[in-house]
Amino acid sequence: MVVWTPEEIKTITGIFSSLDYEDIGPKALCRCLIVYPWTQRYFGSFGNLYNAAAIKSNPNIAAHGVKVLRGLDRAVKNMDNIKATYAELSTLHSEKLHVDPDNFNLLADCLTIVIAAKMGDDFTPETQATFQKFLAVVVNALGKQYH
Ligand code: HNI
Repeated sequence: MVVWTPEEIKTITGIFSSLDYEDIGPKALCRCLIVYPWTQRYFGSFGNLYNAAAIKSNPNIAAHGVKVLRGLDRAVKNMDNIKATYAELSTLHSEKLHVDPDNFNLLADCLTIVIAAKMGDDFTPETQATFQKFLAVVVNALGKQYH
């Protein structure tokens, strides 16, 4: 069972309350698809992913980036119960989408980089430590239904 300090909860809710989902979500997903091109295989029906420019201007990818952040929002609102909150989403990624769970970490890292770039000096080591903890719990929960 994950324990959160009041300070950690404040940090996570603070980050998400100031996030522009329409900006950060697409940037994080695009970065993942460009830096780790094998992750593109799951988005075969999303249209043109031919190169970085195509990925960055693909509206289906942008929309999906926003959707992923909305998915994370559910974890923020249920920080004491992320595992249960994500049970269904984990089953979807495992049994229907067949997404290799290693990829969750890659997207999480891309999200960290995009948020760090956005927050600048405000993304202190302490903030990063809390954010990494949050993402580690999310990645773990998303991987729970794999067997
Ligand atoms: Ni993911 C669908 C959340 C990582 C590939 N994904 C979703 C949906 C949410 C979501 C929410 C929509 C579910 C629904 O329609 O009911 N995905 C998340 C979160 C993470 C994540 C919170 C990690 C932080 N997904 C990944 C990764 C990949 C991925 C790393 C592949 C590399 N996801 C998909 C695909 C779909 C998807 C593919 C279905 C897209 C579609 O619309 O066809």
